Amino acid sequence: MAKNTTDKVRNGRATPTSRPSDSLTKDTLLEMYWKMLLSRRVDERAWMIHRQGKIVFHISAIGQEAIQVAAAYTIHLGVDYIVPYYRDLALVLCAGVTPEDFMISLYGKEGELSSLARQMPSHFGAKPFNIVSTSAPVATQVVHAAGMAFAIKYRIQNELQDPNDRTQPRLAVTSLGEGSTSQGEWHEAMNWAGVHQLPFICIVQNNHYAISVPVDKQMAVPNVADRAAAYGVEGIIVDGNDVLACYDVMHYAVQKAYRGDGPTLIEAKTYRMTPHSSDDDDRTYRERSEVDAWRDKDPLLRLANHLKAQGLLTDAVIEGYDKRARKIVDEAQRAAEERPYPPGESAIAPVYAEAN
Ligand SMILES: Cc1ncc(C[n+]2csc(CCOP(=O)(O)OP(=O)(O)O)c2C)c(N)n1
Ligand SMILES: [Mg+2]
Repeated sequence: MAKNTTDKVRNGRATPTSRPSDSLTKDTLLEMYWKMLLSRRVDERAWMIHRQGKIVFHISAIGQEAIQVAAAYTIHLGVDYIVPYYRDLALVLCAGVTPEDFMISLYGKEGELSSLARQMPSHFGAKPFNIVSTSAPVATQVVHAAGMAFAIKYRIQNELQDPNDRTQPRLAVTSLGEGSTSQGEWHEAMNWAGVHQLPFICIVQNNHYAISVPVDKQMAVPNVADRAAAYGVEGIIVDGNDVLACYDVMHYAVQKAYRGDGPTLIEAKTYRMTPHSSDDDDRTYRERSEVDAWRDKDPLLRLANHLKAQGLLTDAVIEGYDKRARKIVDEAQRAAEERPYPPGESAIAPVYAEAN
């Protein structure tokens, strides 16, 4: 991408002729909309069954789907390393995790995909899709991603991997919240990625809160992306509720990583539409008017309006998608409910390796 085009993308003002998202076909755009919608409906159901007392915990991706779907549509899914965080439901659904897998996690049932139900739900991991398991301490995944990106660069430099071999991982993409960038691990990983100019993309989903702590109590600079330069990493800010703008910056960062041109930090400015988790009551620390103001910027609504204006989507099609999503979610929930719990004696089975 030419420098001036990059600058335009960075400022969120890419001209129509220069945007990678302009090349997206109608089918792909509708598929992206569908993925965002499906994630939203799965997520809403999780809140509902929590309130019904059927599950004990949920942490939500609602409002943050745009950057996640954009990431999924720009990397090589199933091959590149995805090192997600707990709000990346839309991303992992695109990568191959199914609504049924997610429901099984929520219910903690046998065969749970990420950790055989040892971790909390939403601590995603799925070996078949190169989704790397996350730990509960925030930001630790960023160090893992930088390590994987280092391994890719090492293999390429030592001719153990052809840089154009599309069957091998060519980048590591990770995400976290803006509050988690206060953790030491984030700084260490960013430094490592910068020093070695790694094929590494760090997506910061800046949803303005870390539980009850607003972003201006978290850091003294207005943007997480401003910190990237200190590590020799390019920092880009994007409207995290505009899936096409997110696609443009992700496309830029991914192609740059594939060329061996180094790491990128993408700060997607968005908003946490729900309480932090099902254990939180956000009425104690933020005004309803603030939450309501963000409803108009809902990324799902915005994409629907855009596609309708382009003549690519109609209310009837949306209704059809909704029906389809409801059926999928109903079936996923039923399947999870019918499944047994893991047997008690299996509790430590996958924890310790067999003695040789
Ligand atoms: C090291 C560590 N400290 C504290 C916590 C508890 N905790 C879990 S999520 C969270 C807030 C993170 O906020 P942010 O990074 O902005 O992500 P968001 O939840 O807003 O997406 C905290 C403090 C933790 N899991 N790990
Ligand atoms: Mg946050």
